[in-house]
Amino acid sequence: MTQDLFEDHSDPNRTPTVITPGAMLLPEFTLAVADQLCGHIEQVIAQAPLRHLTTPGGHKMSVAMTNCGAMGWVSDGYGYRYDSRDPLSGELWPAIPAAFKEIASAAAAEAGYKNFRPQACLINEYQVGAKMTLHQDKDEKNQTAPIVSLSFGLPATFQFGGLERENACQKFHLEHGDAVVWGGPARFCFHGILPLAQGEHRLLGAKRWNITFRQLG
Ligand code: MD3
Ligand code: FE
Repeated sequence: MTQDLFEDHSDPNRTPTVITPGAMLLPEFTLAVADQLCGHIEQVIAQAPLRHLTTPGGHKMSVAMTNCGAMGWVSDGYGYRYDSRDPLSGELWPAIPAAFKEIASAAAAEAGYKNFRPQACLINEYQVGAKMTLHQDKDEKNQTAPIVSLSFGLPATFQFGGLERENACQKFHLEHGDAVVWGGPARFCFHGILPLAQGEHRLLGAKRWNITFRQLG
C-alpha cells in the first residue's frame, strides 16, 4: 500500500497559514510539479553527492546535504560558511534548475516577498531517525530576503520557536509538496526537525528531502 493513501488532503487545516508574522506555510504549493522537482534534485545529487558534514564542534550531522547555486553552504572543523565550490570535487556547485527558481520566487511572492533572487539552494536528505536540532540560520548577509523551504517525500514534524533558544516551540506537519516562507520578524527564529518517523513514500521511499533557497547579498 502506498504512503499517499494516508496523506489527508481534505484536512481543513491544510490551508495557507501564517505561522508567526513574516512566516507562511503554503500546504501543497508545489504538489502539481513536486515529482518533477524531485527529478531535478536527483540530477543535482548525481553531480554533487550528498554527504554528512561535520559541525565545528566535531559532530557528524545525521542529515546528508549538498547544494546547487552560485554558492553552497558547507561546514567543517573551521566553521560554517558559503563557498562557490564543492569541497569534495573542487568544482563549482551545479546551477539552480530554472524550475526551482520559478517555484521559489512564486512561493516568496505568495507570502508577500517580491523580487526574491535565490543564490544558494541547500538540499537536505533525512533517512529514518535523522533530525535537525533547534538552530537559527544566520550565515546569510542579506537579512531582509526570506528563506523559502520545500518539502518532499516522507512527512516530518517541524518545530518553530522564538528568537531565544528557551522560547516555547510550536509544531507543524510538513509533507510532500508543502512550501514554507520565512522572512521579516521570523527570519531569525529558532527551528528544527524531529527525528524522521519510518514510512514509505510512493516516490522517494523511506526518506525526506527538504530544499531551502537563500539570497545571500
Ligand atoms: C525558520 N532545514 O536547512 S526547513 C535548514 O526541513 C533547515 O530540512 C529544515 O532548517 C529542514 O537550515 C527546516 C524550514 C526552515 C528553513 C529556514 C528557516 C525554517 C526556518 C529560517 C528561519 C526560520
Ligand atoms: Fe535552518
